[in-house]
Amino acid sequence: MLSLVIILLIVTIVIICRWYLSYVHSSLYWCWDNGNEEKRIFIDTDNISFPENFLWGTAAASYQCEGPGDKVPVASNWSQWEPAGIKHGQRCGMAVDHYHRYKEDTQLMRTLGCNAYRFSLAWDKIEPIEGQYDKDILAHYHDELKELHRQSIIPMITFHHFVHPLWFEQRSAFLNSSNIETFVRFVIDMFREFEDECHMWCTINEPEVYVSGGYFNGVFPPGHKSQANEASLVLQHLLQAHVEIYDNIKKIARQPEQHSIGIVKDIFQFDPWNPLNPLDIYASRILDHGMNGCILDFFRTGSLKWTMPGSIHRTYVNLRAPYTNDFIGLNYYSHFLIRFNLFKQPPFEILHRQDDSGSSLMTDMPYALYPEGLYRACVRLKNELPRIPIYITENGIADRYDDRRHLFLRRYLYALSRAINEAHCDIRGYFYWSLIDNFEWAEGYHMKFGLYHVDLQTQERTLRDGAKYFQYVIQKHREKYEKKNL
Ligand code: GCO
Repeated sequence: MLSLVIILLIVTIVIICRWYLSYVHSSLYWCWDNGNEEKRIFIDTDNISFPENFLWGTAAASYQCEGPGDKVPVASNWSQWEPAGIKHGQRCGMAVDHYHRYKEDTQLMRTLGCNAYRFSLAWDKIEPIEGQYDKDILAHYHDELKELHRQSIIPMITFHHFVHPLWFEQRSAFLNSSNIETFVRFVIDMFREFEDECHMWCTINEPEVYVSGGYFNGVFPPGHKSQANEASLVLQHLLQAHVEIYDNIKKIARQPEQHSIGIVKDIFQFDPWNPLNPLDIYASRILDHGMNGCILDFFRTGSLKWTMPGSIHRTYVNLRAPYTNDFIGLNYYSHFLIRFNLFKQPPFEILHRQDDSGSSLMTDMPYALYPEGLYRACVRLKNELPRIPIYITENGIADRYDDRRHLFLRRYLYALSRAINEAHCDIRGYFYWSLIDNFEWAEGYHMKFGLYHVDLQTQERTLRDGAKYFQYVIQKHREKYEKKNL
């Protein structure tokens, strides 16, 4: 009798533990309309709504779309990294010549109905020799800003989007603490230059992606691999630079309250491959903390704690940090599934799996189509950094055949609307990545993120069919508020 009771007790404990683990650690999956009949809850992706003054835009980075303009190409950390570091030995080259075609491209934004544009200043072109700003390039950005205003597009400028001048890289860029002031000096000068024409500023794009690409998996310059010490130091310096930029701009701005400044954080969730396996849970937690949690903690508490088990623990405290974001820029694409594997170094694998509500939907990158993750990321920001407004500063799909873009937009915009209306996240705008196909870093030109396809020979732009849903949503949004305000 006693043994029966013990067995029953053990079985009950195991069931409770499994239920608990899968409840706490499994990814969120909604049942889309292609889901399993029995558990289907019909999701009406037409049922979406966004706040009246919502910004609808596209995002880009100078290096990925501008091309060299009228000058001899300048040297940067990325130009030096090419072509060896790029798939199929490609070079960025002319890109999509946005430098010359910005008027036409601004018109394309208007065609979509957009009222905002996020882009970055090319530090490499602006300051090709340390201390000497190129007046022609500055004049070019004044012209571009003027054109954006003329076409009623609100600009949002990013100061650092992965690229900087070669001389800065040769001095070890953000690895060397004494370079922080060089970058901050550049940013302050740029703010002074453009403060009358722009009021929304992103300090640094995805610090953790810059760090992991450059110092961990080696796919971005300087191409170092598994350098936990360097990676954590670069991350610390980038965050330190962000805080200094924020405080300096607020000090020198003629009308500080008019300017919104924020960091751009990418959130890729790291979910356990098997939510019942404690080792998968452990590995996914470590990764999530190193890429996401530690940065959010820094902006909540002022303390950065970066840990790599068995190797390094870095702590950096800056009590100003919690006061240095007027908004958070959220870049969201997908999630990764992590499986512990002792035979790998480091001991885990990053995997993808079809979602459990339908057929496998992968983007070309290859990331899984995972709109639930956008919802989760927004809720996480709301919970961990309460009261800080959010802009979706990037979200998009690499879809060469344009056969998933429509579905992607439908589902991700639905998830966004649900985050706003159901979870009450304060989301002020959405920037699709990207207006036109462009140079996708280590992946080169094979990834087609554009709402517009570009023919790289003729530079002709064509709106993709899948992109028309974006245009439709913006148009419906406008009509709704126009009617209401009649
Ligand atoms: C990033 C960058 C962009 C990318 C885009 C698509 O997230 O890596 O901010 O420059 O091109 O996200 O991968």
